[in-house]
Amino acid sequence: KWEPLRKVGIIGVPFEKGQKKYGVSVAPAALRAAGLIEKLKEIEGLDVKDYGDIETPGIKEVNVANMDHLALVSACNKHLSACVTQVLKDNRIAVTIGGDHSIGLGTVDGHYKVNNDMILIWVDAHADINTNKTSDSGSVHGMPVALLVKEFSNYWPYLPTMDWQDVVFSIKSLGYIGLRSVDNFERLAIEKYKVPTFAMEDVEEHGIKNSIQHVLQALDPTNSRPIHVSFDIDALDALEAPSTGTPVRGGLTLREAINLMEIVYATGRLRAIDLVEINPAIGNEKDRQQTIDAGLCILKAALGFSRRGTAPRGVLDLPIQ
Ligand code: 4U7
Ligand code: MN
Ligand code: MN
Ligand code: MN
Repeated sequence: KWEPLRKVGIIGVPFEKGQKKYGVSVAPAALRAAGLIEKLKEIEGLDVKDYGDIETPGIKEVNVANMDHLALVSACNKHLSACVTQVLKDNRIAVTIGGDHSIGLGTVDGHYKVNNDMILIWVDAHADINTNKTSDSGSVHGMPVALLVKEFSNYWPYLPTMDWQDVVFSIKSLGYIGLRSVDNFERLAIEKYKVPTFAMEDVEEHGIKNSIQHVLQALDPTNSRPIHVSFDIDALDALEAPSTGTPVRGGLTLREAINLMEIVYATGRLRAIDLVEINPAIGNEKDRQQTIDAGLCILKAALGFSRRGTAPRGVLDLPIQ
């Protein structure tokens, strides 16, 4: 009964205060300059609307231990959440271009408000489920999952500026693909809450196709729930996506990532996708192009581009001279 939704809305989020390096904030502009909108419009039958970029106004910072720029992260995500909700209410798939991964907070919050039965597939080298007590870095891009799930409410202090966020999403609706750099307490959380996880060694054993199918099956045995994919470009091997702030060797190939996305597309239930952590300021021109191009390939696969090609619609023969 599910058919892929053929309308999408693009939101750019030039935000980088969830981590320490300069450059993730220019990714939306770099992807646009590389033809993001035009390339998506070329996909057969896809209606693309550009909602533009989100502005985050300057704001007074608050002090929370080991949590950098919380007030800015909060302000950005509050606005982003409302935008994602709007795109979904316009009956479009919400495609959010980051920005660092702290923006997963806003995209999932905004999606959950429309589809409270959604499941979340976090494709990443990292689990991003640190609290300010367990994080080594104090960077919020390593914490969005922990902020999102209601099971973690006792692990957080009161967080000023975050009152807008109703924490209702359940960790039972979360699955991971691609992990290979997981901190000790993150591993404990994954085990304690039995989060369906296909880390790289599991992808190795089962292949990407079975890995994503197992995660989908574990979260939604009746194939009836809307899907949100939060894709961190560092899920890809550092050789395939070098321009990112926290690269890790030994990751997914672009072929695996494309295949994963094609499988998600084919469910017909994809309703939101985030593409985050591309940093065009890291590496040389070739690194930059390769990383941006990988991102475009991943989005295209998620939105119905076929590697087999598409014959012209309603035409039965080649043009006659
Ligand atoms: B990303 C890290 F300590 N776990 O919390 C942390 F290893 O959005 C990395 O996945 C977080 O890129 C990476 O800082 C966040 C670190
Ligand atoms: Mn991440
Ligand atoms: Mn990551
Ligand atoms: Mn990163």
